[in-house]
Amino acid sequence: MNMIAAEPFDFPLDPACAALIIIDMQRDFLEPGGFGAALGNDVSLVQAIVPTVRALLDAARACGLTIIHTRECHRPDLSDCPSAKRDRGNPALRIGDPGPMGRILIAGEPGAEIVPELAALPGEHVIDKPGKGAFYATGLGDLLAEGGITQLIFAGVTTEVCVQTTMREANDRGFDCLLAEDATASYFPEFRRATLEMIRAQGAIVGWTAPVELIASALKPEF
Ligand code: TIU
Repeated sequence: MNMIAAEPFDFPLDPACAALIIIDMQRDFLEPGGFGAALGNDVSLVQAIVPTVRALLDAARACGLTIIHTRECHRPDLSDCPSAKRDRGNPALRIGDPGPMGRILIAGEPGAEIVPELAALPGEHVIDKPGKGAFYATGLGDLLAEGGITQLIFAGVTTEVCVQTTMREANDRGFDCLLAEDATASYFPEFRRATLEMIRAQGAIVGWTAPVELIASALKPEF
């Protein structure tokens, strides 16, 4: 057990029972021409965290932690994409439309891949999810139960959408959740800030937050 000086109070990390879960660091959210850009967003804001996420990933790999990557994407026939999701708003490109990185948010297309700097290594888990939360309609819950995982360290995008949704799903399932403050980003910096605050408010009502440097120190391979 190693204490991390997290907010709103210390997080007792047990690497044997912990997993790193990196949410949706995909080309469709980080690169021009993808889903995030089609919604009218400035992708440079989320691209900026790639080195910090990589530092956390390197520390988790060195420590032998269970590592899970998620990808928000749909089947090519869109059978797992509710029309309410596809039709929402007025994006330049809808889910399933052909774009510069293949069909938008479709499994197997270049845009749905994780950016090369953060690509999964053999032995790491990749969960494709049709929703914003990573537990909905996936095998994530079973995977964590089989691995004896009780603590989740979160990174990825976007803070207030898929990261927060998955943290809330995990919190309701009894996991202790720690969000890496500088390894998560939003297209709206004020939403990121507000999400960090609401997660750790009311005595860690959803979970804890801490910077990557402190989490990485607690993941040193002396365990
Ligand atoms: N991964 C994720 O957060 N999906 C989104 O659609 N996020 C937005 O902020 N749009």
